[in-house]
Amino acid sequence: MSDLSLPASIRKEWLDADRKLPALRVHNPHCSALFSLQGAQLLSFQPHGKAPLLWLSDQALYIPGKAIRGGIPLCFPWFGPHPEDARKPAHGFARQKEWQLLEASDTPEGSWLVFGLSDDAASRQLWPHAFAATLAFLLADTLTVTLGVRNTDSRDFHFGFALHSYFPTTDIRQTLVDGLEDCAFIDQLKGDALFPAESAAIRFSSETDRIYEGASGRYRIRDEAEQQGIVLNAPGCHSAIVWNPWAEKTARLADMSAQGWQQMLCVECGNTGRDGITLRPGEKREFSLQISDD
Ligand code: TA6
Repeated sequence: MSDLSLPASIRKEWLDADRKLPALRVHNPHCSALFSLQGAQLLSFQPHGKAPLLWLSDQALYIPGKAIRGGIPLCFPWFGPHPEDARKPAHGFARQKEWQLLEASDTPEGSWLVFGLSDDAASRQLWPHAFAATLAFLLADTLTVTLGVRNTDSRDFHFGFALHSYFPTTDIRQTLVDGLEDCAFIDQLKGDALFPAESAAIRFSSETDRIYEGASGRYRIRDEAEQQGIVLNAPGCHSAIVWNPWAEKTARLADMSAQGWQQMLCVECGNTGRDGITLRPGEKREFSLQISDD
């Protein structure tokens, strides 16, 4: 971990007994949070006096190089299986690599942290492009995360990404997602077939794994059992992936408890497939997501 001096709201920790996975614990007047430097992955976020806004598996595995099941892992520079080479890591390599803490400060709104990741020999083996990525977080009464990607190469490159956010819910069978009623979707469980818009909130009664493209970026997760909700606002993200593994797939996941699927769902904001991004040399784009309770 860099030797950047940390503000009062942030202290260093470790996620594992072997001290191979450095972490940052944040506690400020607005909220508490925990980061893994691997993946610059926010693992937990809870505004004071309110329910947590992110879900983290109680069976999460903290193994260097393995994505941690929960919070907001970043899928970059591709989403899902690699389009040409299944041997390459699903969801890209960004969530498996240790990012550097570039900035950390306390502001009147909350704690501000910026992490950075650039290409190296290993990444260029997987994706032959020079890039500089940042993940910036403002931890206040709400959470704002901003992905920045700059093309530092000498030729264009194309990438996809998703902020693969895990959210808590009381009971997935009493949970709805608003905001995608008018959007067609690819069902990853049915041979990536394209299905028409359903003109209704998304409900869950079995394993669900859908990619919505051309989406608005404004969604609301409704926990009807607790009459509470989580609002997502990601105007520059035109893809949304909605996932719940349900019981059978969960049983095959070593980092989830057998019943864990009942209290979680993923609504992932990004730009994948037809919404993918091409950057010219020197060009930089930023994509923000705000998460708040409603
Ligand atoms: O979020 C959708 C998805 O692509 C699912 O198909 C499932 O694989 C999930 O991501 C989790 O992937 P991971 O590699 O983190 O286990």
